[in-house]
Amino acid sequence: MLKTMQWETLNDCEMNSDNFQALLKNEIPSIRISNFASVSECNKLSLAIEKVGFDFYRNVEPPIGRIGITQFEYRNRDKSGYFDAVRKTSETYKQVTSLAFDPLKRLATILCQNVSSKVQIAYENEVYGDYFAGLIRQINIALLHIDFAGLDAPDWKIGNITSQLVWNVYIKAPRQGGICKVYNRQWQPEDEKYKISGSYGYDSSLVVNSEVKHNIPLIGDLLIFNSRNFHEVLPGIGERITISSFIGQMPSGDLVFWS
Ligand SMILES: O=C(O)CCC(=O)C(=O)O
Ligand SMILES: [Fe+2]
Repeated sequence: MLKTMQWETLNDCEMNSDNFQALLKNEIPSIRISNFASVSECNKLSLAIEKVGFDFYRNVEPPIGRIGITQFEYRNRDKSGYFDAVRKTSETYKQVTSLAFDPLKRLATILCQNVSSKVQIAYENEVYGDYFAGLIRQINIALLHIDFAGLDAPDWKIGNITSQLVWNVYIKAPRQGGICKVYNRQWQPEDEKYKISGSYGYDSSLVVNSEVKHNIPLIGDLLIFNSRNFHEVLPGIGERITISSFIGQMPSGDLVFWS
C-alpha cells in the first residue's frame, strides 16, 4: 500500500542541490526559478513560435497545440518512428530558439552548477541515438494525468529512470487562471483502474484527499515538479505557451532530458 508523506512546505523552493534531491524524492512540491528568462526573451520566442505555427495532437481533447514530438505518442507504435522524427524536430527547435534563447541549454547549465550529476539529452543506443527534448506547447486545459516513463516507456532506455521531473518555462501566460495543480499523490500501478477510457486522463476521485500545490504561470519563470505526481492544468483567459521537457534520474545518478 502506498504511503504518502506530507510535503515539507507548500511554497516554491529555490534551485539548489538539496532541493533538487528533495524534489526527486517528492519531499517538496516544486522548484521555481523566477525570471529564468526576461520578458523580452519570451516575446521574441513567442514571435518565432507564431512563425512556425502549432500542430495539434491526434486524439487529445481538449486540444493541445505543440511544436515538437513526444515519446508518449509513440509508446504503442514503432520506436523508430520517434527516432526518425528527432532530427527534423531538433532542427525546428534550434531554428525557433536561435531567434531568442535556448531554455534547455540554460537549464542544463544551471543544473550542472547546482546538482552534482552528469546532465545530458537521453540516449537510446547506437542505432537510434539521442532523444528529442524541448517541446513547445499551447495548453488551455490538461486533464488529470501523470508522466512516468516506468509506465509509458517500459521498453525504452528512459524506462529505467528511478524518478522523473518535468520543467516548464512560461513563454505566454493567461491574464487569469491557467494554474497547474500538482497533487501529492505518486502514480502506482493500481491507479490504472482510474484511467478514463480512450483518454490520457484519470478520474478526479483519485486525488480528493491529496495535498495540492497551485502553480501560477508567470512569464519568464521556470517551474520544476515531480511528474509522477498527478497533475492538471486549469482553464485560463488568454493564451498559455510553455516550453518543457522531462528530467529523469538514471540508476547511475545521471540526469537525462527528453520529451
Ligand atoms: O503546462 C503545465 O503547467 C504542465 C503541463 C504538463 O502536464 C507537464 O508539463 O507535464
Ligand atoms: Fe504532464
